[in-house]
Amino acid sequence: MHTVYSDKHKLRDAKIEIHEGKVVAPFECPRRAEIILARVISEQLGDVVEPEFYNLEPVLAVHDAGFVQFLETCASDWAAAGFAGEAIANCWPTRTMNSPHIPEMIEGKVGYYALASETTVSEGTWEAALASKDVALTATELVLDGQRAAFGLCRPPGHHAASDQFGGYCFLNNAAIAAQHALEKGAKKVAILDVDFHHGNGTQQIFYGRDDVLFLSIHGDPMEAFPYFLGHADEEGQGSGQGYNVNYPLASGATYEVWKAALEQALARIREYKADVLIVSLGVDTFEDDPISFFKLESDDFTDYGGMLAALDLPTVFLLEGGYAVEQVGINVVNVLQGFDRAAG
Ligand code: Q9C
Ligand code: ZN
Repeated sequence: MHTVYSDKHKLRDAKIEIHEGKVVAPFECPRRAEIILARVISEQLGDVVEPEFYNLEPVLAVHDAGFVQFLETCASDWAAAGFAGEAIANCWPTRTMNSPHIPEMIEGKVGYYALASETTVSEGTWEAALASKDVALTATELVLDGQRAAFGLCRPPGHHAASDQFGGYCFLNNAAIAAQHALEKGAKKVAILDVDFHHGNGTQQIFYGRDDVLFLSIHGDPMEAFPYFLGHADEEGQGSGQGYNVNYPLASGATYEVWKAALEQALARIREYKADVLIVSLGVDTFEDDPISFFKLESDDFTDYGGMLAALDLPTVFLLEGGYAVEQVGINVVNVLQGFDRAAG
């Protein structure tokens, strides 16, 4: 299958992350994409192509205009305020402070639009996020134009980004932008299967009230894992979206056997839905050696489930999300794609 890749991911190169009370080098780093690209090439997965350029229209179809404007100028507004470090949230509209007013001061704005504090908004982040959505849209377009599957090597990732919030290393929700684009291009039903270790809270929130996008996520139980405040099994959608949001939270230590049982249920639900297109939010932080996650998948397991995804027999767009065991991230991502390609024939 083709891989869509842009060098512009390198512009997302934050210097800090807050992790376990320490300032650390970000887990979500440019080297991740370099290693995945190198593996795509060495394994001869298929052609590597540049993304087409898309404007903000597909972004604004799922994200709030004020949020988009905020992201665009956040880093420069922060610098203009005289702050020397990277833009970071220090305070939020919490459960006891829910005034609708949006602060004018950049420090307040960052808090308003942030859902977590580990992720800074550094110079170049916005340009990289724009290129990442171009990668996602171009991969989607390849599949809508008749390719069996395509891989969008998206960086930064997207699934934690909600309609008006960034965090969890995500700024624009690439999978949501891609799904909405597929609908606008004529698909009637899109399934988004999120296999990243973390719950795809942003994607869930964006489509929660809708039945034209089925969202399914297999992830670390939010009682124990980020993003903590969404991703429970009793979140099933609302209004006409009731029944079109499906969460499979799994406890710490889940082996491939446990994880695969959840995947089988998810695949059965996708078959029943009769989607026109499948979008896979492909995070490989389910890997046993991932530094911030607690599932136990081994490298061969990724090949195995890639084959199971192919058996759905749907046009399939893979979009990169997480995966932080940097030395093995290329092997694990490409294993999924090769498992898919081999089974798809
Ligand atoms: N102590 C993605 O995989 N912080 N985002 C986790 C761990 C945020 C992960 C805290 C993790 C975000 C796309
Ligand atoms: Zn993740």
